[in-house]
Amino acid sequence: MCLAKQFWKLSDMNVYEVNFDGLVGPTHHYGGLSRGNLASTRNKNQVSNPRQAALQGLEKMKLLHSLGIKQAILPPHFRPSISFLRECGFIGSSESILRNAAKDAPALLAASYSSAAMWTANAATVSPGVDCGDGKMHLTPANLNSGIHRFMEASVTAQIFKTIFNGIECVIHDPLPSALAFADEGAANHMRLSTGHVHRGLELFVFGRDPFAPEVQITGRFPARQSLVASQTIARTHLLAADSTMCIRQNPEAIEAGAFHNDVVAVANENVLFCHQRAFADQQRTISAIKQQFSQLYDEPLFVIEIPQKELSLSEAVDCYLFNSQIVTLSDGQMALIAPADCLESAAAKRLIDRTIDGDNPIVKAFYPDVRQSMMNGGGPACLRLRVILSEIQYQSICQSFCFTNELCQKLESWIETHYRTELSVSDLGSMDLYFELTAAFEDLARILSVPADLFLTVN
Ligand code: SUG
Repeated sequence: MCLAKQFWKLSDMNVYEVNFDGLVGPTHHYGGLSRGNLASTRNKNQVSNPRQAALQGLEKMKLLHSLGIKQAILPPHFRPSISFLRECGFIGSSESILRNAAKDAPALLAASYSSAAMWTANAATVSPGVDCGDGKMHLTPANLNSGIHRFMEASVTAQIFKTIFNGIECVIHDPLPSALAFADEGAANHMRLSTGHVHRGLELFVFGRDPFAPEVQITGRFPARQSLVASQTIARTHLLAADSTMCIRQNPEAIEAGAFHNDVVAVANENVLFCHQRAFADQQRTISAIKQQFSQLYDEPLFVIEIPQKELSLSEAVDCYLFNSQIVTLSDGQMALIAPADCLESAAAKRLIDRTIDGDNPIVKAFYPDVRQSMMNGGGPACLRLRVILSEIQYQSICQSFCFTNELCQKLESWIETHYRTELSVSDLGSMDLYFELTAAFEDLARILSVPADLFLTVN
């Protein structure tokens, strides 16, 4: 039987892509911690505005919600991570740990305050049950072990998933082993093609390094973050079928140009692949292999919108984050591009978006949310969301307090207004006042989400 015809069981016929956006945390700051991420390096030590960052994120969620897209949130992780600073050798009370870290190791202090969990495209790789051999949804929290400020996200993310998905049958794996050979950055390097979210997908894993192939090593200025071994391991543990799984190599040139994740140069949704001409190694052959695999699985064409280097250089693509747009399917089956507002400032990007909308493909509209606070750390609209495909019954069974509603939005807005600073510099991070503010903020957030405060305060 053609895979496309393998439907979920009849009672589960309504299937949605739910976008779990990261709620930007109150410690959003510019620590310059991410090598290879040009925006992070460029904006090191700038003064951030956590309140604006969080409100910008909420505006994007509101936009998607108003388009009829199912929206949910993933909460920020409590910061600073005192346990991380203890692991780094600082001892004593929280106060003396923060004071001494500020004096002796400001970069470690900045890492302990990272709000990078907001980029939930890096939270996990998710395969819907229809793709998996046992029919259950599989989630693997990313170990994020390429960055000193991000590896600590994995255990908290796993706890949060267990809370949210407690009511549905799914498999939440442990993050992959912490060895660099298993470096995993989650869905930012994972795309899923299909002929509709209800059908089994063709899962594309995009890697930058291969610990067993000397020619696919870290040779350039910047680290390749995703390992082939990690991607293959996830495909195996998620019980994906061989004919619905492909591993594709990132173009090293793209990594050198600042595409530290594949989602900086490519995005897919159902039967659309939107990518830069230099996103993948050996691109022509890669694209024709994807097309061939797609046509073997389904009876429909794949729309590949490949933007040539001469129309938008890799470096312009990294500047405006055109390919970090979300592509979402609207209720009438047409698609919309949720592009960063920065694309409005690039004549080339704007022209390409207009052309795409007019072209022969399912994308018919574009929206331009302003997520500039996040962009200044290298995170566009697509970085801020984790896509989880759920049936109606599953959606009703997840922890509802994380689902986006107008009421939740209002509560979060006033929570942000109450607890978030409008200015935060790296030099503020040693202060005990900030620490107490954050504790109060997270206690309040736990009340809003109806979860025990321990979810945030003890796992740290
Ligand atoms: O891992 N930035 C993040 C941005 C992640 C974007 N995610 C996706 N492309 N899906 C990163 O590089 C900057 C933090 C700092 O420098 O303070 C940072 O971690």
